Amino acid sequence: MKKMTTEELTTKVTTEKTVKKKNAKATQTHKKPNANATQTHKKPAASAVQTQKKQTAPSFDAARFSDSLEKQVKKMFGIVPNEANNEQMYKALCIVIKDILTSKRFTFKEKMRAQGSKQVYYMSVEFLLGKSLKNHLLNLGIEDGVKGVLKKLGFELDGLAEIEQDAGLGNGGLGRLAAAYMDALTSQGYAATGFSIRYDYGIFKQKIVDGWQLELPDEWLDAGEVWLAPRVEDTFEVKFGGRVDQEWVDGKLKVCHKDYTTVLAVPYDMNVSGYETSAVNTLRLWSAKAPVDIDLKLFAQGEYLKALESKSYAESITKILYPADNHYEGKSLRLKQQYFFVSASIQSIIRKHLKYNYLTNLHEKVAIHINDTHPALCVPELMRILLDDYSYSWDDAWAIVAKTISYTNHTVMAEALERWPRELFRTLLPRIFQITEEIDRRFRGELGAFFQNDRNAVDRNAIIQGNDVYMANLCVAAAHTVNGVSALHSEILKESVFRDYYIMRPQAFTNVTNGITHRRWLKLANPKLTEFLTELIGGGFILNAPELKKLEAYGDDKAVLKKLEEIKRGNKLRLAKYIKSEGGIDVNPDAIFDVQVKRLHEYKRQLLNALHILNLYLKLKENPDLDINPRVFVFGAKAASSYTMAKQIIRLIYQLGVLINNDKTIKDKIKVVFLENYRVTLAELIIPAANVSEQISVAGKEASGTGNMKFMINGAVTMGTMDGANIEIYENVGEDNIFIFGLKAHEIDALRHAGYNPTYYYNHNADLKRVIDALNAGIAGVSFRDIADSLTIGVYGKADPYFVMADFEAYAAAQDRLDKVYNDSRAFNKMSLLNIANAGFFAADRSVTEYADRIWDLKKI
Ligand code: 26W
Repeated sequence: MKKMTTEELTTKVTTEKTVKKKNAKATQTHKKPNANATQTHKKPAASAVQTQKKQTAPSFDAARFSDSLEKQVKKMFGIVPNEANNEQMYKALCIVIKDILTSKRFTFKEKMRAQGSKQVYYMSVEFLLGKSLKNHLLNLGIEDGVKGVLKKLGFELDGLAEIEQDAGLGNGGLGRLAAAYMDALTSQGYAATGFSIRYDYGIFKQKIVDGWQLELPDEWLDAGEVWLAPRVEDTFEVKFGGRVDQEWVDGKLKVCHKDYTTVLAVPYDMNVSGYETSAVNTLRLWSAKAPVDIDLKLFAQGEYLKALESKSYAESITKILYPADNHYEGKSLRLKQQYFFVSASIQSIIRKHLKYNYLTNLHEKVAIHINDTHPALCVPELMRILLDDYSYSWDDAWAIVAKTISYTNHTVMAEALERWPRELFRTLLPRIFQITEEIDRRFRGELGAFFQNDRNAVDRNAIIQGNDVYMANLCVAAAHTVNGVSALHSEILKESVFRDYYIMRPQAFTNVTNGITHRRWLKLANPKLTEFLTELIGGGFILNAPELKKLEAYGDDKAVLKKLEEIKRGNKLRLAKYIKSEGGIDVNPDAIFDVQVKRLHEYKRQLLNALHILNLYLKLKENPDLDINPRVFVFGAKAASSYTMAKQIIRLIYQLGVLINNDKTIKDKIKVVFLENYRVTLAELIIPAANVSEQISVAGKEASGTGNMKFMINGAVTMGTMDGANIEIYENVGEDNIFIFGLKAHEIDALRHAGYNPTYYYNHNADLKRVIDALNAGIAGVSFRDIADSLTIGVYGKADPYFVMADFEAYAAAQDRLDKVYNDSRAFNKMSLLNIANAGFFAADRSVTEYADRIWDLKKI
């Protein structure tokens, strides 16, 4: 097979892009650059007014809404609205919105039923939803109307919206993507159900105390439960442990699962709204419950603790979200979580399907999508039901499974690929293990036939290898389609992680580049920018993100560029206030806001950023008049609780702040801010304020990234490596409007093979040497020898596994280039404008349409 390098990939994308560009131009010709844009944005274009009208849903009836709200307050609290406090009004408002969505859902369901339409079931252990209230209002087009009603009743929408806690049912990119796709699928009018877990506690709340990360429980249900509707009548049993026997029943040999522990799966449904659509979909979250609260027999015998055991066994399953991201641990509770939600979901899919259909046509009505390997047990669970409950033959059952299931891979990090210890798997899920063994046995046969009995080829691709069950292999063996999440990532999957499978079944592999809910990231998070864009190019981009392209026509319009800068400054001021109130740090809104927010992981290289800051600081100490633009470096990141190095890097960033922010001699040229508890809601505040978006992962490791897209659409300029979707951002925005640096993926591979020696860079780059020496000597009194050692000699493993030292010089040079460009504010503002104009491709609307067309075979309702 021909190996495709990053460079080749880039050229390939470029060619496709040229075609796209031509098409875009064709539709664009009617928009001429407006000579007098200032006027244009004072006087909204006719089309904008129309779109705005469309957004405030024509059917909004203020009197009726007010009446519903009043009734709700009375029903819930026995009071009238002006007696209600903010919490009470918030809850009543949410219920009214929920009711609107539920009745819309009812109509949508009838339509679905009438059309007998196919549905996708999106299985994911994470949905990182953030807040819902304003998103629903935006989607329903009633934000202004509701604001007005509340005002009359003496309430402010913003104040109420703040009461809501983020539903943090996810760690990072994968979870946020799942939430984005539900929103986009609904907006596009597809029938989709999300399945996941109703964790009592979401991703932990982060506190930073003297630079140390502390984790506090996240009690999101307090204010989040209003959105959930329990559907007790749809409860299912999930069975753990026990043993499997074979018995003759009615003359047939049957599989019998005995002595198992039953856990009940109770569904809680959340409405998923979409923008300007009649569709309302469902996110179903399962909560675990014991069949009996207390074992009366044991209780009567005085065995009080034992009597309660089944309750705590069951309820521990959905207690808490695992906070690990990109690092797998073979924990039994995690496997229980996975099987629990998979089994309940598959059972509910089948029950629903059978109301109107036969199982044999499952794939015509149902697409099951596995979001990374966490829901991989869908495969043996669906087999189990077909074999044991509906007496299908193996081959017939397998054919159904293979036509129904598809899988997305989200990471190539070896330590993130899930492997379950065989014994744990077998004991916890004996029947599922048997089926998995049989899948493995048959799959080995296929591998042997294809690779002409090459034992190595069979062994390295099998599902069960030695004492482990390889979940990604199970997914690839079963799924009809496997996709990566950016062009580069999908190529890497074919070249390395899934190389042999690709040779066997090339047609099964495809790419769908990730996308974001651009409405949340623009309209919700950056209303001023949205308003201005609407005046300029009409509001069509809200529904159809590629229309942002029309903005390109204003690239040389001074007034427009100035206005964009003003809007950005306003957002920076808003963030500066928050920084002051949270951490007491004064930052200058006229400085460059340079932002890196994402999970903390060594491969994402927050450390490279920190080393560059330290380097700048040492230069400023030497020469306080160094001619650079003032810069504020902003960080936000949670570290997995057991990830020591990640926590140490947070501490380093914090200490850099202590050192730098208090040093009067550098004349406020640079500031370092670490904002605690990074989450969706904080991202909505930070991202619109960024001038620079740091996307500096070591090439080949960031599957896609989606933060990069959110920054781009908000007019930040990317400082990045040729990794993940950065490559496609580069292709869309053009090389002059992005700062690319560092080794490419194939160069990293080559360096790794040749034998990478980070000390070389220490010895040959005086700046780098000084920075590393400073880490050893201590930052504001704290030594970071462990970090320095990890880069130079390696502490637990190889030195500098993420090539920080190798990319340092190129990074510093790129930062210098950026600083020079910023001197010319017009040039920088134009870059910013072109980033917004070319972000349309990265809308989740586009991504889900690709999934629907090319993977799920789904039609809009
Ligand atoms: C088992 C532990 C574990 C937990 C989570 C392993 C792996 C994960 C996720 C797959 C990690 C993740 O969130 N990956 C991110 O997925 C995003 C959405 O596709 C991508 O944009 C990011 O690049 C990728 O890191």
